[in-house]
Amino acid sequence: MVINFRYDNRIFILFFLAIGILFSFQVEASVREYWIAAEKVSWDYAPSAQNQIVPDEGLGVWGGSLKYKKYRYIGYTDNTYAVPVPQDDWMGILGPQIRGVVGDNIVVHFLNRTDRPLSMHPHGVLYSKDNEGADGHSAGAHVLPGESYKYIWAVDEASGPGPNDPSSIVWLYHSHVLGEEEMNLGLVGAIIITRRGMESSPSNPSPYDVDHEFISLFMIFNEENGEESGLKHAINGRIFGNLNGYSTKIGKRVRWHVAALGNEQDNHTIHWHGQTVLNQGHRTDVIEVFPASMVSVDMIPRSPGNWLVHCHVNDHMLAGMSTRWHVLP
Ligand SMILES: [Cu+2]
Repeated sequence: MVINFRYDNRIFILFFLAIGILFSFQVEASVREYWIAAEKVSWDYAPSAQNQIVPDEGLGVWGGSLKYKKYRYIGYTDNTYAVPVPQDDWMGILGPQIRGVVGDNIVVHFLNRTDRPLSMHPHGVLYSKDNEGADGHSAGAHVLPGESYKYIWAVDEASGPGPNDPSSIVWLYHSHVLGEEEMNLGLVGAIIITRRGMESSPSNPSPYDVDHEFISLFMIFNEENGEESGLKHAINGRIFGNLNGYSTKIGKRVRWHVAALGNEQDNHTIHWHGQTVLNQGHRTDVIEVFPASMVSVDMIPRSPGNWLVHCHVNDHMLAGMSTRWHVLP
């Protein structure tokens, strides 16, 4: 048998090219899998029981009662729902971060460990009616107590950053059986989508052009049927500087994913002391958010200090909608 080495070499090169292309497609399109349970917890809006911003002023009427029964989304490492995924302090009451890169699929195994029907409704990502987690009678729209549901969400081009967006953007997710009630219960979290090609590695969907990504949800929780003492003007579920852990360093590339939820009072103007941010090419140090607004802005801290970040609406400032972010030298 006569062997044509040149021909065989070409075949081999083509074969390995094909394998390489197939492999690269596999790497790009990952399935990001999450195990998330809804649970009843005791939540403390101010674990220090102190006004950490202006200690002498105390907690005012909002300090009368600080602990309430809340519902939260808790992330777990696998389908045993036994080992919680650790969360940074600054995440507060938020559910686990759900992350993906454009081209991925997100699979959420949701387990309802509470006493009422709940769901997970995502903003932004692509879903079928069965995976909407809202508005209907499919299993995904109201997961009964003790039951679970597998949501499949596609991260298509239209889920990802637009032409004027930074390399990652934020979407909210929340329960949506009786939506307004369940957000107020604490059932809310964030989805962060990274532009394709900007992910840190195949296993780490965070963008490589950012050092720290923070999420801040500005929301007034209503604990006492509208009584002022029960209106907790919270950042990620904490008031009066009790949200800890927003910590970075001079020169780091920091992205803030800011969102709001609530009612007509939840019009918040987020102001950072000590630093400006870039919002789609516009320089500012105040960002406006309305209920269910989601904005991602960038900064490179240039001044060390323990700076305030707070809502600039006077009533909200007085009610404790502020905390500190730390810039180390
Ligand atoms: Cu406000």
